[in-house]
Amino acid sequence: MTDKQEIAQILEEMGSLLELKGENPFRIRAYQNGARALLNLDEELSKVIEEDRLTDVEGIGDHLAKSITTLAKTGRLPEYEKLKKSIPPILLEMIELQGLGPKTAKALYQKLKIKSISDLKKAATEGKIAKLKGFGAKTEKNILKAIEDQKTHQNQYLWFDAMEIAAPILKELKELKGVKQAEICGSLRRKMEIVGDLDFLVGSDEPKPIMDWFTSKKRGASIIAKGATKGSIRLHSGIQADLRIVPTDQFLYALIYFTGSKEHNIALRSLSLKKGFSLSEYGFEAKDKKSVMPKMKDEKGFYRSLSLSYIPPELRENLGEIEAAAKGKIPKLIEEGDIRGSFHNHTAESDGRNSLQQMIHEAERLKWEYLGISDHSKSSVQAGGLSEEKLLEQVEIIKKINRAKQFKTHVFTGTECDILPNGSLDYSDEILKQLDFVIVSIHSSLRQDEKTITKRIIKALEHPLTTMLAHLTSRLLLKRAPSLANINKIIDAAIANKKIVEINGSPMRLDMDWRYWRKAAEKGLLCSINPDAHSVEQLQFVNTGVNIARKGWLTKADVINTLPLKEVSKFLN
Ligand code: DGT
Ligand code: CA
Ligand code: CA
Ligand code: ZN
Repeated sequence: MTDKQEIAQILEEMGSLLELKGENPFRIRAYQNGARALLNLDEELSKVIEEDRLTDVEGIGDHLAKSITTLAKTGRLPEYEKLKKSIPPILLEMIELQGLGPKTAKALYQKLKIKSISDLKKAATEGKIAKLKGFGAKTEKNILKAIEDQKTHQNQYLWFDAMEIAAPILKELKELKGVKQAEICGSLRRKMEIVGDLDFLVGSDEPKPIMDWFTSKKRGASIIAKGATKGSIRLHSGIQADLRIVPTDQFLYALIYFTGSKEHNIALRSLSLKKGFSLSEYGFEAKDKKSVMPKMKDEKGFYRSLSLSYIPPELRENLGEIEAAAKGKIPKLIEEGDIRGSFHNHTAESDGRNSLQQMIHEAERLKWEYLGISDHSKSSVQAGGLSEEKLLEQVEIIKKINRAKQFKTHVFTGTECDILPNGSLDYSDEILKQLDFVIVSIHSSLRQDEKTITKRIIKALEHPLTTMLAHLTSRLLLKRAPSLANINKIIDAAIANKKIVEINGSPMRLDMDWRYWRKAAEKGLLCSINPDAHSVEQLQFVNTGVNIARKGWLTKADVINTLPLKEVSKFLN
C-alpha cells in the first residue's frame, strides 16, 4: 500500500481510536499531524521510504515512520488492529458517521447508553441529543442526516459482485417447476456499474411454491417482506433481492417495467399515452376502450408497437435512446464476441499473479489474436514496477516467443508507464521506443488540483510515444473518489493527439465513465477495452468493459481491440 491517501486515512483513524481510548492528547495529535504531513508530501512515498528519509519530513517522528513503512510494505498495521479490537463496536460505528468525531461519540455512549445505531437514531428523533449539555438541535440534525447518508451508501454493490450472486439464483429459478419465464431485471440488467439490489422477475401461473422457495431459510439471512407474488429477502452478503411473480401473459410488460430505468419507463408511458394507450407493468390499456394493441411476442415487438426500434437494456436510461429509436438510429452496439485481444495486462514480473507464459496461454484459450503485456513502470515500486533492464529483458523474451510461434496468440510488448506528478513519463524515450505500445496512467499524487492534474495528463497525451491513457480518473468505485481531472478537456486532447482512451474493465474501475463515451466517440475518440488483468482469470474483465462500452453507445468501429491482428499491428506502427 503506497497510496499516501490510504495510509494517511489509517493514521487519522489511529488518532480517533486513541481519542476514544482517552489517550494522551500529544500522541493523538502526532497521528493527526502525521496524516497531514503525508498528504502534503510532494514526493513519491515509496522513494522516501526506500531512501529512509521519512523522519526528515516535518510532522513524522520515529514511531510514525515505522508505522508508515509497515503499512506501505505489508498493507497492515498490527498496532492499529489491536487498538480497534479493544474498543466497543458501537463507538467505531459512530465515528464512521460523517461529522461525528470521537469526543461526541464517547459522550453519547456514556450519557445516553447508546448501544447501536438504531439507539442513536431513536435518541435523535426523540430530541434527547439536543437536550444534552454541549449539544444542540443542529448537532442532532446532523447526526440524523449522517445516519441517512450512510444507509444510502450501504445499499450499493459493484455490478460484478452483484452478478456473481444473482446468476446462480437465476439459474435455480429457471429450473424450478412451474417457472415459465425468469429474468434478472433492474439496474443489474441495465449493466449499471453500481447496483442497489437484485430484481428477479418470474412468469408463472402457480406462484406459491416459487415464493416459498425464494424466501426459504437457507437462502437469505432474513426475510424483509413476503406476499403471494412479491417477496424481498436479505442475502448473507447484505444485498437485498426482490422477486416478483406475474402471470405468464403479463411477463413481457413486467419485464420492460422492472428493467427500467424509472426515467425510461416514464418516457415510454408518455409516448404510449400519445398513441391513446395507458402503459403500466400489467400492459397497455386503450383509453377509448376500443382500440387494441397488436399482439407482441418479445421486447422487440413491444418497442415496435410504439414505433420504436429495439432499445437494448443498457441504453434504457432516458438519455436520448427513445429519440434515437424513433428515428431508427440505435447503433449496433459492440458485443463480447467482437473483442480480438487486449492491451492492458500484468504479469508476475510486476504485481500480477501469473507468469507471462500463463497469461499468453489463457489468451490463446480465449482465442485472442493478440495480447498486450504492460507491467508497471519503475516508479510504481509498490506494484513491483520494472527497472529498464527488466523491461528490456521481458521484451526480448516476448520477441523470442513470437518468433518461435509458441502460441497462436501474438504478444505485443508494452508498459503501463506512470505519468509522474509533473506530467513526464517514467521511462526515457530511448526505452519507450523499443516497445510496441505505451499505456500511460496515474498511480501517485492523485489529489492534485484540477488544473495541475489535467495539465499533467494532457502532457502525457502529447508525448509522441504514448499510445493510450489508462483509467483516466483513478477512481475505485465505492472506495476512492475520482481525481479532479477535467474529463472533457482530456477527451479533446486525446482526439487532437490521436491517442486512445481506455475503458478499464476492472469491476471497481470502469473508467473512463460510460456517461462520457457517446459524445466522445462522436467527436472521434477511439477506445480500447482493457481488462487490466492481474491474473489469468481477470482477462475476462474485458467483458465488464464491453458492458460499459455498450452503456456508452459504442460500436465495434469505436474500439481498437476489435480489429484483427494485422490491422492493429499497422495501427501501432
Ligand atoms: P437500483 O436498484 O437502485 O440499482 O436501481 P433499479 O433501476 O434496479 O431500481 P429498483 O430496484 O428500485 O426498481 C426496479 C425497476 O422498477 C426500475 O428500474 C424501474 C421500475 N420502477 C421502480 N419504481 C418505479 C416508479 O416509481 N415508476 C416507474 N415508472 N418505474 C419504477
Ligand atoms: Ca434494483
Ligand atoms: Ca428492487
Ligand atoms: Zn494496470
